[in-house]
Amino acid sequence: MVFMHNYYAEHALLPTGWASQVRFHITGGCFHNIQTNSQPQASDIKLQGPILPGMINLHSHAFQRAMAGLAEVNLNPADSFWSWRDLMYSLVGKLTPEQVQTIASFLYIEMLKAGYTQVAEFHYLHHQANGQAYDNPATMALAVREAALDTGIGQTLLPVLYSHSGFGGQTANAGQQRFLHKVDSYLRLQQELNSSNISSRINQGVCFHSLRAVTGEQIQQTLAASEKHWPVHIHIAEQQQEVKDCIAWSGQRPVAWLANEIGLSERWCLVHATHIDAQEQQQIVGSRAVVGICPTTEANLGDGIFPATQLAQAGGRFGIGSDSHVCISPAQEIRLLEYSQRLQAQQRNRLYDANNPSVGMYLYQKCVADGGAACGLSAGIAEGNRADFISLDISYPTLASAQPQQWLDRWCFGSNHNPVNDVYVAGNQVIKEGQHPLQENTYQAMQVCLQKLL
Ligand code: NGQ
Ligand code: ZN
Repeated sequence: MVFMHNYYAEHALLPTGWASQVRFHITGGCFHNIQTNSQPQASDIKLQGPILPGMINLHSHAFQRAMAGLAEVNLNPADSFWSWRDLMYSLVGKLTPEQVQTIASFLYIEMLKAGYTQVAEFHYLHHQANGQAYDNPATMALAVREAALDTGIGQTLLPVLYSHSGFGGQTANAGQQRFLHKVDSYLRLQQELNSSNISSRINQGVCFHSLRAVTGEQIQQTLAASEKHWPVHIHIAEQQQEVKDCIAWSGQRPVAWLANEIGLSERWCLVHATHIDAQEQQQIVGSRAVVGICPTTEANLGDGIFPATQLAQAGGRFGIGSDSHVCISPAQEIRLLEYSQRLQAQQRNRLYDANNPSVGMYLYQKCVADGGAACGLSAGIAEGNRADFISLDISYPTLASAQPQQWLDRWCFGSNHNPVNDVYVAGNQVIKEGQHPLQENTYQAMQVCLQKLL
């Protein structure tokens, strides 16, 4: 017999907005029979505080958490994305699978505590330091998957195809040796990971590092041989230099090249897509591809400002990612996303729609729904969706005094206080009153790991 839990929350953020007196049960890790304006019953599990869907983090390179905050020293008047990448490569040269697992576990606990319940792990650190595959070529990918299994976060594992250093199949450089696959070894890795996955919290996708790192032929071959329902992720048009190089190589801008030569669809997640023109925007909107905006990393790396206001007004889809992990907070990503638009337009309240004039509410709901799609999930508190949700401690004075419609703006724009209290993934409680059961051990292991690494 299946034991059925009934839950009750005074307030829940449904896809249609805040609802009161919400009851539901969770079976098979999913929401069922969601009722609003209903009376709690004595046997119900009463959730403390309002509940919201967990946020989706659609772009992560877990290992980069180890260097967050250590690349903020000027070494060169021309410091740039590319000089940051050299520092990042020097970290790449040192990492062991055990260290990667420790860093990822630490990171995923931080994510859960911040309110993320799903992470798309864009995983390209595949091989030993000398570029040789491990005896089991999936060793590194299994390390990041173990971290998700141990900590309880949902994960879309995206093993990355990375073969070249620049457009047109240029030979990879010394710093990239740990990343390299050809299509056939990449497909074997994909299959190995897929056939060994036994968790409903883990799914998989196809991933190309960038148009610099793969050729069009490789993209076609890989897509033809991969599962047709999996999401497809790629870094694209993040830096002006990349746009220039793409035009020099092909005569087209990166997003235009991808749309025209390969074809976009709702399976695609275009990570960054910072530098697009009006025609590329139309191609993104028309295809229903999701743009993966990483506001704090894009600011940190000096990428530029993504035209989110225009994309939103045209009906485009987007979500947020924490990418290099200089910040692990959905509220702060949402805040910077909106503020970048205000700074550029010299206006206020840029990202909203007719249903959601509240910017915090609009962005939270959109990044759950569209970010979920980019992870191959139907996300949100709705019938049949995986039961991923968070509760907020609203005893903080600014929240305690607010109306439900104001909670998200108070959280995202009104303080740096983290109100995330309890977190559930697939119906399992993973954070209790702000704490994770593996936190103490994992934080200790992280400290030892960093002392050794740095
Ligand atoms: C990455 N990160 O793969 O980690 C990239 C930098 C590259 C971001 N783009 C390396 N944020 O694009 O070549
Ligand atoms: Zn990235």
